Amino acid sequence: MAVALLILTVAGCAPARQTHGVSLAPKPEAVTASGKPGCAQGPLNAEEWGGQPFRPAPVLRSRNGTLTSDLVVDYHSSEIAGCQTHLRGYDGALVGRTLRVRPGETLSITLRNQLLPDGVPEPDDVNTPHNFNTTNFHSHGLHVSPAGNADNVLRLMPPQSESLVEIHVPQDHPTGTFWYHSHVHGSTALQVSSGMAGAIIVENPDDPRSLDSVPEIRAAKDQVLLLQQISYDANGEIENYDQFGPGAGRNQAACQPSTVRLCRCLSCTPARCSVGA
Ligand SMILES: [Cu+2]
Repeated sequence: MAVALLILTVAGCAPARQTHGVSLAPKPEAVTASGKPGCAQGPLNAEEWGGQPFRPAPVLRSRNGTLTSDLVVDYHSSEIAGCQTHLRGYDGALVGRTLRVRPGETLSITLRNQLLPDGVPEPDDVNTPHNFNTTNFHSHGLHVSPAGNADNVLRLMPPQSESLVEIHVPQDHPTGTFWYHSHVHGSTALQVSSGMAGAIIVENPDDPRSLDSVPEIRAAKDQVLLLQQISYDANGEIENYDQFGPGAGRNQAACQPSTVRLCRCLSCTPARCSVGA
């Protein structure tokens, strides 16, 4: 039993710039040699930062066949092992909320991108990192439509915009553990490395083919364990692709040997995407 991710949310963003009457995202300050206290690269002291109780992400469930929710994208301030970070995220947290639906139901997500325009022009080479404040919504692993306003990774949800995402999960969709994340070309790694990911659980305890229908599993505590590798610089920020470092985020929990638990483990990092239960 252990958890080593300390999340302390505080309010506040740096003031926006003004250019020709348009608010732009504040320019990141240059990384200083010293940076913010606690943000320097180095080994974590597990004795100091470990041993904290497991804190699952908040859970959203469907009602009458639809899971309806807002999803706010903005900067937030969170503490990771003594470093006060300033990162893009979902709903002011380092981990997105867990979405639970059944086959045949629909995810109806209103994504509110509250980030400000970054004022950076589109690069000539589309593979040059860009679109840092533009986002979208991808349901990783679901067998669903990639078109229109469904699981469409080609959609762009620019700063200060509101977009409806409607993803219908087919009636014959297998149950299991999946995840969602931003997937805009040019900024996916930067945003996912900032923690823009969450779990999607497709469940159906009434389906005898599903693991959920096993009596012991049905009665077990269902624990979602989402592993992230949060990247940030010596100032607790990430504003370009040169700043990817080892990160300092960790989230661990162990099942008690004397109890039956369904542990859903998701590794949500740009480097590797895997799911196990
Ligand atoms: Cu993905």
